[in-house]
Amino acid sequence: MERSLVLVKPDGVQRGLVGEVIARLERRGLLLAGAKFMQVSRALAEEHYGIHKGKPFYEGLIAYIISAPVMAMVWEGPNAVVAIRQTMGATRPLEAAPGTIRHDFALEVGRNLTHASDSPENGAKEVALWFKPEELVSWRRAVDPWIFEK
Ligand code: DAT
Ligand code: MG
Repeated sequence: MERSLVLVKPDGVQRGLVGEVIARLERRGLLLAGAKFMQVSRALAEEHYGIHKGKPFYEGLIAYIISAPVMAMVWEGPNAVVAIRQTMGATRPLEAAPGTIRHDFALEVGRNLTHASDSPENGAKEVALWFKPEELVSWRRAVDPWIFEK
């Protein structure tokens, strides 16, 4: 079972979209494994977005993610990374497919509401960066066999 970090970024929190994001992931069938509402430190932001250091939008991205609290979560499921990124939609909201979160609620790449891990390897890395092992819950739902084939 794959795991992905999911963030509802400061714009999503400010706009009251935490519940909307959670509802869509729940309805998709994904399983929540951890959640915390938190203010992101500059150090965590810089480590999380280290891959983008030096890009023109980097400073704005760091300022955005630390500007107000975020809802940080871990979601799991079969092919969770691809499934979650599909539910989020393309990075640029104007390129996101109708029915995705970024299409339905956003307009600009610098206010695109959510973060989700982009590979299973980065999912594992980001989960370890954002969550302590004891903050994660390993559990199964009675309905899982009706959602997960195996
Ligand atoms: P994603 O968040 O879809 O994984 P990414 O990892 O390429 O996208 O970039 C991280 C964030 O950085 C993205 O959510 C918004 C911002 N960003 C990316 N490209 C940008 C650009 N060209 N201009 C402004 N912000 C950008
Ligand atoms: Mg990314």
